[in-house]
Amino acid sequence: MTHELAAFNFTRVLNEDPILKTLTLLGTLPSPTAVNGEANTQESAILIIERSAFPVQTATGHVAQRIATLATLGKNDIYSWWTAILAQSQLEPDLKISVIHPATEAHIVKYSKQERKMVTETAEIYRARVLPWIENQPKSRIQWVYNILNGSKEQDDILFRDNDPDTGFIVLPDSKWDRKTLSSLYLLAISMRSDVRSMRDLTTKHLPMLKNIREKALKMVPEKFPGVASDEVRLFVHYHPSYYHFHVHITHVQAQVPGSTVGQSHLLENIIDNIEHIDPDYYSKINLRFALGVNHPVYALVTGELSN
Ligand code: M7G
Repeated sequence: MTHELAAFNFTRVLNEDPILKTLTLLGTLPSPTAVNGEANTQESAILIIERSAFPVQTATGHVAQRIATLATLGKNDIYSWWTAILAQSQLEPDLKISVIHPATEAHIVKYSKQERKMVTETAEIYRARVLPWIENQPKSRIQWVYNILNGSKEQDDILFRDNDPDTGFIVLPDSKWDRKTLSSLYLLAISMRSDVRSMRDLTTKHLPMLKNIREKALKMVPEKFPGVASDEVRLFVHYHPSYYHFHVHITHVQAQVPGSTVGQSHLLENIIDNIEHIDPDYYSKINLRFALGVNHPVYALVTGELSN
């Protein structure tokens, strides 16, 4: 059977995670612009391949009814363990695949297995080195965000929209979510305003936006997803994010958040509290400690000597 990924040319494995059941491959795919007659230009592509979550009840019954072949690994008293092969199903997808094509060097670094280390980003290092690096990020890195905000992509998936230019935001499913498993619910709230690159920029003037997101997201999720109560919803912000346009992650409290490293997630509730009750400039003043892949550009910026 031919499909878009049949043309994928494998180069190497970037990462694999037996716990998250994820395999990340680097390879190439033909450029979509070179299809009509031109030389077949190959571009880097990353495939993030994940085993699907088990549906509690499958379309054809219980998942045990899909077991086609069973092989025993061991038995002892009342205990036994097995490997099994599921019968093919046209109804239950076995995999969820995310594709980045064309993938940039920054994507390849992000998805490659690498050592992680704890680092401290002082307010001084942030201003002297990290902020200039953030300001130099090509706008094309957040083109996908603009596509959502300007109404050109993912519009059928939008779950909530508040168009206020100061406090408004759009909520839609995060591309990580399989869009059906409620215990791994993963949505994204993207702010209308573009002046907040990251949590470091947040001050008192953003409190109305932050509170608006908190109130409306907590109300919207149980309405759109009955079975998820508002006290099962976790709202958080990544520092560092991968994309420097303000957005809030909205997940089920039980959801495993792949790729989220120690110290990277900051609860929206705590952010509001710190700005409101501790210091309006809390986030531009504090030292932030977090784990970071050693190949992330910020790692070198933060750990290098600061010359005056
Ligand atoms: P982040 O904190 O900037 O980076 O979050 P992270 O990837 O290190 O968490 C960005 C979030 O946006 C992630 O949860 C991504 O899965 C999600 N995301 C990224 N892209 C490119 C898209 C997209 O094109 N559409 C949607 N719906 N979500 C995306």
